[in-house]
Amino acid sequence: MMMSESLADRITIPEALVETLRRAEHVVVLTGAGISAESGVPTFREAQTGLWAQYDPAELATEEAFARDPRRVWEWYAWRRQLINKAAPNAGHLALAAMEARVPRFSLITQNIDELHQRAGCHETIELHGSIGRSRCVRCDEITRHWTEGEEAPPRCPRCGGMLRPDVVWFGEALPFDALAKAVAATHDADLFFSVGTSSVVYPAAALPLEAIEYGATAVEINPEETPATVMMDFVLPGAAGQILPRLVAAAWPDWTAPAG
Ligand code: BJW
Ligand code: ZN
Repeated sequence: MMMSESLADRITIPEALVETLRRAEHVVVLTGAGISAESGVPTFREAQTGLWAQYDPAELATEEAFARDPRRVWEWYAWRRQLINKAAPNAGHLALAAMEARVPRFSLITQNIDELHQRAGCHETIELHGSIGRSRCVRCDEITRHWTEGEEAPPRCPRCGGMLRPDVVWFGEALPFDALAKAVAATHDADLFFSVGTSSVVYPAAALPLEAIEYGATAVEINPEETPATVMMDFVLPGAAGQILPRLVAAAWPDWTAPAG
């Protein structure tokens, strides 16, 4: 959901939060689909449009769906990949990259598969749910970034001829071990934890804010809508990430100017 500028402008950035950010030793940010909404990438739980309007993403993002109809699932990802390739990082992604450059330690944990944080200049992005830019062979596990979209969908593995699938994490699948271990370690070490643009319903990512709080972090949510995590937050900024994050970073480091747009 997008907010009108006037509405987000009315949200005050608390001075106590700005101070906490300036003093933080380790800032950890968990992001979800909402941070990319202002780049034109549809969120996961918002109604789909066009060809895909009749399908529920939660039913397409499963191993069962792929086993039943690999072509349909592959084509859904091909459609989303096209949208993502046309998209550019927005002011929210750029403000987080600026934050990374200004705090002693910074960890960016994302559930997104769109690589927009990396394109915005974040260096240490922990991808919990994989990336749409990579495919993986279901037979030999070979990862590839280069394949040809042709008549055959899904395309075949360049190494063994097995079927390719997107290198993402579907419901019922384990998250990549290293990524999850790094995310949990960073969360336990955080003194300031942001949850940005996520509905906080998909586990294990949804457990991270609670873990952060249990280990002593100050917790902040940036989301125009309430989520199951809202009640546990120290600060709630109910607005669009692309408007709130640049204001927060500019308040903490006035030498930084938010990108125009
Ligand atoms: C804005 C905005 C703006 C809009 N600014 N904000 C414990 C309890 C209950 C269930 C489970 C549990 N543990 C595990 C489960 C099962 C399951 C689960 O969580 N189910 C729940 C739905 C109940 N989890 C799993 O299956 C996970 N696997 C697992 O736990 O494995 C265990 C295992 C161990 C060992 C062996 C085997 C198994 C895997 C979860 C994988 C999730 N995958 C997906 C698809 C990825 C690929 C793809 O994109 O296609 O990940 S599902 C989908 O949801 C995607 C997202 O990353 C994820 C989260 O969604 P997100 O990012 O929060 O998006 P939305 O759309 O939901 O919300 C957007 C938000 O933005 C909204 O709040 C808006 O208001 C806001 N917004 N505009 C700021 N401008
Ligand atoms: Zn293969």
